[in-house]
Amino acid sequence: EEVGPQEYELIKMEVIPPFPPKLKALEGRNVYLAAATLRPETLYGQTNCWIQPDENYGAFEVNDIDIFILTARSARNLAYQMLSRVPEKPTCLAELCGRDLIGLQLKSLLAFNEIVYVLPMQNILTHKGTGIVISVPSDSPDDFIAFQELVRSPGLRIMYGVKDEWVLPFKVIPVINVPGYGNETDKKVCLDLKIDSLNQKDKLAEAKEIIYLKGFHNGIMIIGEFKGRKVQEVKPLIKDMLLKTDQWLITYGE
Ligand code: A2H
Repeated sequence: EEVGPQEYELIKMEVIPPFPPKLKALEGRNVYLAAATLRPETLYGQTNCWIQPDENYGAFEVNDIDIFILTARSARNLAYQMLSRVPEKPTCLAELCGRDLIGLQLKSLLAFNEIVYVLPMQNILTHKGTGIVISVPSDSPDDFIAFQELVRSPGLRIMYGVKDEWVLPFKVIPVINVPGYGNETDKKVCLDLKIDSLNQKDKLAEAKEIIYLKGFHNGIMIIGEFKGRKVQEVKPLIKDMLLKTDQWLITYGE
């Protein structure tokens, strides 16, 4: 198998003021969390955003106005792809840790929820993408299991300072129907494979593979402006729409 550079879509999520003390210096600028995803067509079903609580992040200048919060490693990658105010040199305006981001309110362009919260997930890898992940519990088994864990465990919420109202009012939003699997493919696959914990990493990987193939090849959109159409057909249309609307989507290589 040939291993080439991985291509991701970068999705912006706008941080809604008032900013917490650690971000106060950035008020007045457009500040975004930037997530790497392979499935921009699932954005409608976003319930929250994941960060790794023990990871370091930074607020980096993309241009004179926009600031992206992501890992230093990904900021360096972006700087070599013309996504830095100073070419090839990331400029960090604030050093942050994952825990500083928990509870931030975000606006995401396509999300059915007007506001989503930043929440912690231990399985977020530090050396992949931007270290920021969009959570779509209807179509990603990792997201589904991690979201369930936070819903079910008050202890986990207390441990990370997560308020109930950042989690409990949010419901899984079906985005894609797969014939034979229903509207929540990952819930069915997690049940079929008996997955109920983030520790079952091999099974989660197997579930991801099944869901990705089924969703992409057989899936039909059941929400949003492309409702009723095939996922395969609308994926490029959604990418294009996000790109043209104030660059809410940017393609970049790893
Ligand atoms: B995907 P690949 Cl609905 N740590 O986005 C852990 N996971 C990360 C990550 C990181 N640092 N950065 C990106 N990812 C996730 C949506 C989605 C994703 C759906 C279904 C499947 C899916 C919503 N979460 O991924 O191994 C992101 O989650 C299945 C693998 O580099 C990104 O797309 O190919 C995906 O992993 C990239 O995974």
